[in-house]
Amino acid sequence: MYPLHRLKILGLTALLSMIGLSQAFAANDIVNLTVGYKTVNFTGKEVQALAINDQIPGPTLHFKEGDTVTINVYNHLKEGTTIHWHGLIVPWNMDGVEGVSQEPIPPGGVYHYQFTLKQSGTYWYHAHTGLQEQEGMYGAIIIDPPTPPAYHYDEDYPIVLSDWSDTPADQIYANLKKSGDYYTSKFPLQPSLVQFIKSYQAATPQGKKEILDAYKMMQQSRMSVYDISDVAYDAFLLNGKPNSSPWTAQVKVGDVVRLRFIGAMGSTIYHVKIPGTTMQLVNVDGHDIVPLTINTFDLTPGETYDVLVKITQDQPYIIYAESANTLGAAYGALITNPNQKVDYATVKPFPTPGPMMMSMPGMAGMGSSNTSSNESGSMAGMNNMPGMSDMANMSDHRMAGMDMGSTKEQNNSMTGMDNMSDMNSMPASEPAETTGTKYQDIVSPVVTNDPNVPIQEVINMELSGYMDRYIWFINGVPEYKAKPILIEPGKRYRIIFTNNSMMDHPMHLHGHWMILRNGHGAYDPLMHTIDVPPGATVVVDFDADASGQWYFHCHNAFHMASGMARVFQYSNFVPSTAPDHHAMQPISAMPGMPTTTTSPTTYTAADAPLVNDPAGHKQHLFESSYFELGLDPLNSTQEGTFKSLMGYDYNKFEINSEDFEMSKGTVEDANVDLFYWHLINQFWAIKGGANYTYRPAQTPYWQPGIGIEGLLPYFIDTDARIYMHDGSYQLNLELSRDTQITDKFFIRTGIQAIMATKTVTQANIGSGLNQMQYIIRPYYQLMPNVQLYTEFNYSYDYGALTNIDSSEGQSNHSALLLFGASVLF
Ligand SMILES: [Cu+2]
Repeated sequence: MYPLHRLKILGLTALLSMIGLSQAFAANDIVNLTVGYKTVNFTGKEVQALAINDQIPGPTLHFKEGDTVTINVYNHLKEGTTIHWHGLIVPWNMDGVEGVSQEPIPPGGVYHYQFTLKQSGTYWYHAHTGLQEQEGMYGAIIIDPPTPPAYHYDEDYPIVLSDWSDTPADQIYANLKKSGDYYTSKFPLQPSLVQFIKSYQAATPQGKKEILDAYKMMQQSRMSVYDISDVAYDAFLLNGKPNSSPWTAQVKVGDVVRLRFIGAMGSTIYHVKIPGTTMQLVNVDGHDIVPLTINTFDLTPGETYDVLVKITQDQPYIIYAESANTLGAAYGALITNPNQKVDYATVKPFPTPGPMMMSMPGMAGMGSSNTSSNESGSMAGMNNMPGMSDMANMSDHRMAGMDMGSTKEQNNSMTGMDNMSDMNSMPASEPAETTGTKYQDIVSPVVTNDPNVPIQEVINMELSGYMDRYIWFINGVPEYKAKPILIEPGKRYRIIFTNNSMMDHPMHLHGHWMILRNGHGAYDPLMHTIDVPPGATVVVDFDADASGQWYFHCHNAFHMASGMARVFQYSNFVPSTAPDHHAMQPISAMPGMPTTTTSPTTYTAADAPLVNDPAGHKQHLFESSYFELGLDPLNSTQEGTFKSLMGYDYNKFEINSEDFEMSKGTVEDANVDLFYWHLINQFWAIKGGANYTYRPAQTPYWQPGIGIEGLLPYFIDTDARIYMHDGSYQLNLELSRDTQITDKFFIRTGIQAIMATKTVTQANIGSGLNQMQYIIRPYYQLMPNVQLYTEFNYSYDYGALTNIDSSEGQSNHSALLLFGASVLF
């Protein structure tokens, strides 16, 4: 223990830091963090953010290995909060995950996080309640080792990278729940036909084949080849600074500077470079590695990369972190004198990525080679794709020195795809090594593990997503539908990740080190966050050497919230029945009153709700509504559709009033489905309920209806419904497809067929084929949720319906030219 006067000084430091006078703590023992609201202006607009000690990032916590730290987190928000110590091995109930490690700290409350530091390196902390992290709750942790590292440096700076939206994170999430493609139209890279044709024309013969394969794969898999990100951010931050006022630090010529890059992004993947110098990568996820000389690296959410940079010239060194979707970049600079002018415009952007491809089963021959050496990074070939490095011929723009451009075949056993259980016994044929990641050459300089310990259980994790309703899965199941994965203490587990989505998933395990099996045996690196790129197979082992329960998830905040997560629960972890178990709950509702907490390292019990029903993210109710209205001035006709889905991900209430039509002031067509809607898998939902038909019937009526809707390969939207009225079954089948021509211009083509088993004259139903309708709709994406369209639709009546038409003096065909707008809200 430190003598009392030391504690007082530390208290003062903490206080200064709380009022924003001190950037960095030098404290060892007691840290006070206050979570509160803060008005920020990153984009020219003042909005509310969440801050720790009124700072974004929060204060850097600087400790020494072996220290016992108490971190008092005071909650000045109007909602609950928690803070997680990312990468630190702490007792389970100090880990700060709401719903898994603890109940939220109530407004006005404090939680006393206490643990002993058994590690050193670069880490960070962030909120682990809802999506609070995205709104500014994160900061760096630096833990000094007991003995200095093997490498030398003169200066040391955390570089906290993050991303910012003026839209509150919960609203971003609600927008993604309306459509996973909500923000897609804002991205510079669009999988349009024109873009494909252009890149096809510019490509080498081999590149041409790959581009055709990519287009075909996209159509068959129903996934975009530019699905790099889900959210269009408004600002990209380096140490909390937008690029209108970049972060700088002054260094001297001759210095070696340690930059500790921390991936505090909600969901952005950054490509990082420092033009004019190379970097020595010395530490990944807190652990020293055998140093690698690199020109660039990719940082995904949750990771930390420490690099050394030698300052050899009297000039600014620009730190450039470009968002992988090319939407923007974060900047900073090391300057060698205080008045140095930094011209950020001199930095060349990274080469534009080509279309993403992955070697999916049944699409053999893709992705295993690349003959293009196109330095300009046009879409010819596969180089310069984020994370796909072992498939690509690395140009020196990318991870030079870290990836060898090997042509190893991807092992894509779709293990777990049809398996609702996450746990499998160990089959002999499982892949034993990681392929297709950016980590292939990362080696620990010291022994990290005994590779001969037998693997007792294998957990297959197939990562995928359903963009339409924005649900992210592990083994086809979101967190809230899965049971905790039971972990037997003392066993060694293997996790085999496969990624069948088009996005990267940085997978983060709390409370344990993952041994990345990248072929170096006892020197395989230890990591807390491992990016699994599309098409990769990642093999990690971990030893069940903790207790309690732990969160495991994709560190993309929106993937995590929408299901790509699990709870790992030790099998000997049971609800406490002891009458005094509340003594182990270190929540106190009295701000400023630190309580003494027993050392929690041996906790095996907790409040029953936390143990019986742990959940990092519960499912929420969402609403997605769509309205369109088109006018045909020549025929004095208005036609529109209203469709709304309300409820939880799998079970919703659907209101669907499709193609209601008014002509010359008279309602010609109006009916509404009031359906229960149930998602059955990644692409399909079934539905059923009641339909109220007002027109064209002579007398309005109710009828029962059932249906199925979803997406066929080649992005064919499908909606089939069967209704029953007066002994006649009617089938209504609609197929449509949207083709993206340019960045914002699309063409929808559609066909609709109506048939019935029996004529019901008063209801305008004829036996046999009633009607065919053909639609062509060019439209322009004005805003993420607004489209302007013109639609030509032509319908033709057949058979018995034509008799009804003529008896009513109506024509048996109609043609409309509509001008309209649609909005998703
Ligand atoms: Cu993810």
